[in-house]
Amino acid sequence: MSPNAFPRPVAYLQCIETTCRATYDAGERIYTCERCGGLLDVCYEWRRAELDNVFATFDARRASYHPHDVSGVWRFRELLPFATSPCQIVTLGEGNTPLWDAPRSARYTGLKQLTVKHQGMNPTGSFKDNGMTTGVAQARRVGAQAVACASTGNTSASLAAYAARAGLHGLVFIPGGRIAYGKLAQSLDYGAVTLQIDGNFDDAMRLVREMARTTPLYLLNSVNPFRLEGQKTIAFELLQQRRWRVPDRVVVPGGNLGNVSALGKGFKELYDLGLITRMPRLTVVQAEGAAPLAQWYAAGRQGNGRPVTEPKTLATAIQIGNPVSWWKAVRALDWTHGTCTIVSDQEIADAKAVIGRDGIGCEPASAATVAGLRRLVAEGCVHPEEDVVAILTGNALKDPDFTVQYHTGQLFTDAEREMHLTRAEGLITSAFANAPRRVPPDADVLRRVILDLIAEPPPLTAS
Ligand code: AN7
Repeated sequence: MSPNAFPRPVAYLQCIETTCRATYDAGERIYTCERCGGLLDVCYEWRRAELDNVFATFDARRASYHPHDVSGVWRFRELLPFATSPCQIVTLGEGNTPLWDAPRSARYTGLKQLTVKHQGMNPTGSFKDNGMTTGVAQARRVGAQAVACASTGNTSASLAAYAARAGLHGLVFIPGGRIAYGKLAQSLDYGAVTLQIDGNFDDAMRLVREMARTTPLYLLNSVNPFRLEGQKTIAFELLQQRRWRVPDRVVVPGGNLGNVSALGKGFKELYDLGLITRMPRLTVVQAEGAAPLAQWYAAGRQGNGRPVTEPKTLATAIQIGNPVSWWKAVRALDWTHGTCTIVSDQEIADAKAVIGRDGIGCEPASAATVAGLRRLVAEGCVHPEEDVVAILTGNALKDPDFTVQYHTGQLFTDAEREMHLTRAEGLITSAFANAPRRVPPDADVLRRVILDLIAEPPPLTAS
């Protein structure tokens, strides 16, 4: 096989519901099971013998300049063999995100050591790019002219960029006034038609799904299983960066629950193919005001779980009350003996500042990972010596308002409240505040300030 040839085992779609298991052609333009409404997986009839040395193939590609090898998604194409032709691929060199040691954050959580994989270093600043490149490949395969999503911000930024690169119409449905400014700016700049819905994310989601049924729009939310095929490569890349050593635990924030579902599928496929011998425990962290999955677990998984009707968190990326990938997430946690937990906005805000002090930084939703780990270590659910990877899902530049408000002591749990209640109410405590200092334009004063400052020892690597 030539190095850039695309392998083609049989790919098909299958309903995840054990009582249904209906299958469909991988070229069909459907998002959920036509028979029972269940979620769909992209499945493959693997030719196992051809995968014997696949890790070596992936490693060798790191020396290549071919765009499909440079991509941190398509580099792993033997494990996502659904694309019918390489010319359908639109890549911005997504993936290739760094794995960093985070000593201050480790100390803060109570872990001996902590590694973060920063998906915010993707081309549009979030993990969504991993899934958008595969989603857009499938959009081209089915002949779509226009692609759409509902979004809390990052999916819309990613869709807007990839649609522009692919020459497709991009339409994004966003909850009005509830997405971070950096994300809105991206969607506008990449030329997507941006529809602000007067409602929350779950309303926007419901509407875009209806539009995808009744108009030619091709849906690129993570209910589309081809999105998750790209996101599962986050698992592959993090293993590759660790020389294929499996960590004890991988932690992600949970919103629509697509990411944990994708990671679960990625690790499970490697395990079932015998390419790895154990799986990391997946751990989902949800924000207190938008934690339907974690609440359902805490209540002993009674019934089918209830959506949160008015989800509320300052981590707007995960302000989602009715997660679409619920049953895939439950499956992923079952496969990996995983767990989920809840953190408050206060805990998210402090954890974010600590990640910043590691010289890493991230957007609020991503900091839920470190906040969650801190809780789980304190509760004795995570051992301090565990080998843990936290997935930081979005870039620090996505939500500068949150960051500046935190560091200047002006971050409120509810932005609207600020106007009509006393100032102390709903105020986040900024334990790690680093406000700008006002100084006069006077060299003598400055000199004194500077000399005082550097008389102190520099901050330790992990204090
Ligand atoms: C930074 O963009 O749902 O559990 O519409 O942007 O896979 O949904 C974003 C989600 C975590 C949650 N961190 O991931 C959207 C959207 C960041 C995010 C999540 C999101 P999922």
